[in-house]
Amino acid sequence: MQISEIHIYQKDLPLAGPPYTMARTSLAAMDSTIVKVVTGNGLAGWGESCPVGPVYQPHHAGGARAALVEMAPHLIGANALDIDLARMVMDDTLNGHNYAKAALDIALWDLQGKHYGQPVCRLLGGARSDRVPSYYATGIDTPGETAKLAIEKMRQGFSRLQIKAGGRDIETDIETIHKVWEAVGSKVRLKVDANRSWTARDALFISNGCRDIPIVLEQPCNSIEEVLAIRPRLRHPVYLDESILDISTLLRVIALGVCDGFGLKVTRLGGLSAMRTVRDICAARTLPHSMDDAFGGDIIAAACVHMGATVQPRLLEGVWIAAPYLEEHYDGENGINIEAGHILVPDGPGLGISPDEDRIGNLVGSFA
Ligand code: 0XW
Ligand code: MG
Repeated sequence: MQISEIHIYQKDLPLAGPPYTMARTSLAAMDSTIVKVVTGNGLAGWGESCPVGPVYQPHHAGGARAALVEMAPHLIGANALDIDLARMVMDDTLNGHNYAKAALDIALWDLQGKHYGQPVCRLLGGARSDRVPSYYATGIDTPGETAKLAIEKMRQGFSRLQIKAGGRDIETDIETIHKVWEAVGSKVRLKVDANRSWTARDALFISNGCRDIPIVLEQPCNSIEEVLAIRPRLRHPVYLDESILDISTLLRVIALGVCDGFGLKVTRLGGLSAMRTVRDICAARTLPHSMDDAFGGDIIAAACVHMGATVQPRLLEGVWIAAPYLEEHYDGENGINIEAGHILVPDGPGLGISPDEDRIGNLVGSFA
C-alpha cells in the first residue's frame, strides 16, 4: 500500500470562550497543522499537531509545517503499513522535530486501521473499555472563580480536575487550592499544574501550605534538576509533563526517581508509535499518566482517545482534549466530545473520524 500523496494544511482554531490561560501564556486562538496521507489504492489517513502557542513547550506551529515539507517528499513511494520503516525515513531526513513526525505517524496508524478495517485502539493492543475518563483543566483565575468552576465541572460529571497555578503570588495559589478542595473535596481527583512556573522555593511553600490536601503537583518547576533537588522535601506526589520530551528522558527520570507519574503528550513524544512504548514502560513501573495533547481538533483528540483506551484503567489519569474550548469539529457527524466527564472510543476503522475537507484549513504543501 504505497504512499502516493501527502498534503499539509494550516488550520486556525479560534477559541469559543475566553483566552486559554496558563502560568506563562494566554492564548485566544491556536494554529494547528493537519496532514493527509493518501495511498495508491485511494485510502486517506489523517494526522495533526497543534502546539498550545510557542511558549508552552519547544514546539512551533510554523516549525511543524516546515519540518513536514522537509520530510514528505522522502515518504512518497514508501509502504504505508511499514510504520517503523517510515519513521526511520523521517529520522534519516530530519533530526528531532518529534511533534511534526507525530502528525505523519498518526496518519499512518489511521491508514493502517482503514486498510485492515479495524479501529486504531485494536491495532495498539485493544481497548480496555468503550469510553475513557477525561479531565477538565481550569485556567488561571481568582480562587473563588476557580472553585465555582470546579463545582460546575464536577456536576457535569468530571471525576478529575487539573487546577492551573503559577505566574502570580504563591498566597493566591495556596488559597485557590484550599478553596477548590473545600468545594469538591475527595469527590474529584485533583492535580495542580504550575506549567514549569514555580521556583523551588514557591513549590516548597505551596506544598507545605497545602500539606493536608491530596493533590498531585504537575510540572511544578522548569527543569528535571530543579524538581529533583526539592523532591524529598515536597509533601505531595509529583508528575512531570513538559520535561518529558522523548523516551530517553522518560527512562532517565524513572531511573532517577524524580516523579510518581506523568502528564503525557502524544505529539511531543513523536506520535502513537512512541506513545505505545511509553505506555508499556509506565505499565512496567506502575506509573500513572494521562494521555493528552497540548491542543488540536478531532484528529489528535481521536488519537489520544484510542491510545488512552489501551492503558490499564488504574494507570490512566484521564484523556484531555480541547473540544470544550473549540468552536467547530473537523468531522461534523462523528467529532470527538466529552459527555459526563467521559469520551466514547470511536469504533469505525482507523481513527474513526472523517474530516470534512472544507474545515481543514489552507493547503500549504502537496507532494506526489
Ligand atoms: C491541560 N493540558 C493537557 C492542555 C494544555 O495545553 C496544557 C496541558 C497541560 O497539562 O499542561
Ligand atoms: Mg501539564
